[in-house]
Amino acid sequence: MPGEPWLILPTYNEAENIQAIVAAAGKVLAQAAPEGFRVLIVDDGSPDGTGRIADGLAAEHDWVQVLHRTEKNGIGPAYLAGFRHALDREAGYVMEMDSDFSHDPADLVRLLTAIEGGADLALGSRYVPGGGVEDWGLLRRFVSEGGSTYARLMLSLRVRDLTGGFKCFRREVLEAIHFDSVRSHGYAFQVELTYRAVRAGFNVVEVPIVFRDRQRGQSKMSWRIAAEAMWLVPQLRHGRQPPVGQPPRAGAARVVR
Ligand SMILES: Nc1nc2c(ncn2[C@@H]2O[C@H](COP(=O)(O)OP(=O)(O)OP(=O)(O)O)[C@@H](O)[C@H]2O)c(=O)[nH]1
Ligand SMILES: [Mg+2]
Repeated sequence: MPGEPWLILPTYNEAENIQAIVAAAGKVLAQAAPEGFRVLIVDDGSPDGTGRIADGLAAEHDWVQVLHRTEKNGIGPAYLAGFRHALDREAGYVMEMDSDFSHDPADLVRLLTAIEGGADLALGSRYVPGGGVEDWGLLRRFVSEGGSTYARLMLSLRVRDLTGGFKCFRREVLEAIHFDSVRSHGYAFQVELTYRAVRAGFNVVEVPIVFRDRQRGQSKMSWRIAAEAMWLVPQLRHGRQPPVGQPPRAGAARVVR
């Protein structure tokens, strides 16, 4: 592998989950990338002490690092800070995963396999055959699936799950995106990054995953985050231009099992 894989774990009040998610991810990555990997926790000053627990994990394991940010500013800026940190340290691949066990750490292997199979960006996808959602009520399901459909139609993409946050980027994909011009904070952030990758001509592949509702801790999903996505998605299309890479191949996307 050219460069180590880095897993970025954004946290805000995940004291009940952080220890277990780091242990589970570490176990999976030690097998998948025996030559080395890193886990970077990006904590936005969680009042529940997640940052302190994260520091303890970093002291315990040389593959864990922590980025402390003072302000809770949404998942988008937290991820961008994590990406910058990982790219500056020669990451070959950068992965995103929620820290609440909604994403199964075992699926990291399948994302990495998709990259090894030629994907530039592998997306954990709930809305392709074999993927799905457990424990969600009708409203939550409607908001999420409706949001993905809305973004897909607005942006003329073929990607089925645009709002998911379980991803693996080849470093070149992140290098092609000008972080300073990324404006989204919540779900729109996931849409924006995938849209830019497709527009820059990268090979985006969907890998089916089953998403579980968080078992511990509180959701940070809010109507404000959903509204931001409704409002920002059309602007991604009509407003700013995506970064210049190879000629755009609008809508390119593939599903792997
Ligand atoms: N650093 C940082 N992490 C955040 C922020 N908001 C959410 N997160 C983390 O991002 C991940 C996804 O957030 P969730 O709270 O699960 O939000 P969600 O997935 O939209 O909602 P639920 O699944 O219903 O809980 C979790 O690991 C959160 O702790 C933030 O502002 N800053
Ligand atoms: Mg969650």
